Amino acid sequence: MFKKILIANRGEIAVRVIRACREMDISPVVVYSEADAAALHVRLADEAYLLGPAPSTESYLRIERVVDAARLSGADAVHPGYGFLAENASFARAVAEAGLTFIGPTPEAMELMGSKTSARRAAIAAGAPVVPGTVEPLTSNEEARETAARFGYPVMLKAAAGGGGKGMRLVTSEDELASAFETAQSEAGAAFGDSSVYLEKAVERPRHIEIQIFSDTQGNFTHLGERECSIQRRHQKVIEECPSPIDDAQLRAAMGAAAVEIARAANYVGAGTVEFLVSDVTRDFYFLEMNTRLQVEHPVTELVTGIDLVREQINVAAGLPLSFSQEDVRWTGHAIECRVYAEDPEQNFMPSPGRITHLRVPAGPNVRDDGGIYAGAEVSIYYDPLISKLAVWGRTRAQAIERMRRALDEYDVGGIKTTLPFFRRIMRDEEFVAARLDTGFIERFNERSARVEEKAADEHEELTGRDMAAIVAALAYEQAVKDSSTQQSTQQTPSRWKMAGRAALHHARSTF
Ligand code: MV4
Repeated sequence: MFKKILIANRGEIAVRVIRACREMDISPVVVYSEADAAALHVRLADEAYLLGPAPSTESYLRIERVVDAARLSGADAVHPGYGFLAENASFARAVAEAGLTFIGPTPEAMELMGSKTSARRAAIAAGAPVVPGTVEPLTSNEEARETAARFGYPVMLKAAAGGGGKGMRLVTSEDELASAFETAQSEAGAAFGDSSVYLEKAVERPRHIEIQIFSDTQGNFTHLGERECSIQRRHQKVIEECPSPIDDAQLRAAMGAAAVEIARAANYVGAGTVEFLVSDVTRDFYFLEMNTRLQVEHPVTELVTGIDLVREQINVAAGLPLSFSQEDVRWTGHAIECRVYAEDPEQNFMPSPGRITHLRVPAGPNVRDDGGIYAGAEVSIYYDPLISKLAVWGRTRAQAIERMRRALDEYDVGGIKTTLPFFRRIMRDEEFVAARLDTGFIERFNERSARVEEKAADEHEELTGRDMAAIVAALAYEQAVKDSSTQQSTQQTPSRWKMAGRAALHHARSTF
């Protein structure tokens, strides 16, 4: 087993990998930028190496510097986390050339899945259903027009080198096609240095459901079930669940088998995620893309299967077999994760950097907080503003929702704005509770919220029940103090403040 692992990342995922290292008696080494000198991952590691200035292009994305740090530290292996260099085949190669083990799939598997067109060819070869469309880039306007007509509108134009929605265009009719094709190409060129664009038939109101796969160097291929990731904002996941509220064992087995066959066709080793679009109406599923990394939302799978995905990644990279077989995988209960961002939900989710002046993290039964911050830490403008992932487990989805409401109410972050209030509202939203989830959820939720706010403004209800309770309590207390100065009271327990507060709260509850 490895003695020392260099973690080529920052924030909560670096902390997550440090925790796995500690449990496995492996020494964690980290890298950091000038902006991260006092970051939590630096404080928790055994050693830390400075990469360079704050911008990630001058620090966390510098392959040679990260590899130099790994070599200098005497690490045996490198864990890339997610983002940054995690899906960069050149980085995986540079790590191997330095004589270290890359904790992840081969560079060849990364390249195969990095191109959406070659990924689609691999999925077809594996016998998996893919969204109808092309497996080669479109070369001309005429070809785009003929192909779109053949598959039928609406269609999606997508960057072959893309993924995650970048450079994607929905085209509903032929008169939009030519200009959409041009924009998609130039966007793809600017974003990925490759202007290739291909075409898919658009799946309407899809759900985004992904399968966690895991394989080892002995040729064992497994899947750990699905995650429901339909709640997204601008192609960023916001809430994830395991299992999907669809919770259909047959669908899980079929999607799991398809995902495993795709992994097998790619000679895949380690943790990976196969994304599918699922039609809400027919429950047909279609391969979308494969992510060759540990994902942000892996905790919900861990909570429901009991399998430690980071420990398995490290074991597999060290050449050990998976600690479980497919038959061992059991899905118990329901997990939900909220991504807590340093963003202001009242200012269109603008980043809210700054110093965290106060922090109280929820705990208690079946609550897990994967954080990358502490009270006194600074949230930088330079990186993704994810400050923590709050995940809960419950025996049923309804219980998980109750627990998430409780955990969110315990959560208190001072000094910066966070998305916590947004989640408190979603967990009480009728459509969320009823699990009417598709990729249009957030948009509809925001429309519902705007309507509710308008109504509240109309009724001049700007104070919350709690504000009102506090005000009424204070007034009642004042009155009680006045009373006690005129009437000599002998009875002091319970305190007048408590009594006044209770009465006021009762009043507030029955009024609001
Ligand atoms: C689609 C689609 C409908 N039809 N492809 C968005 C992110 C990227 N991974 C793929 N995406 C989509 N691809 C076809 N053929 C709809 C989306 C999509 C979406 C998917 C998952 C979650 C949220 C989404 C929001 C808008 C569009």
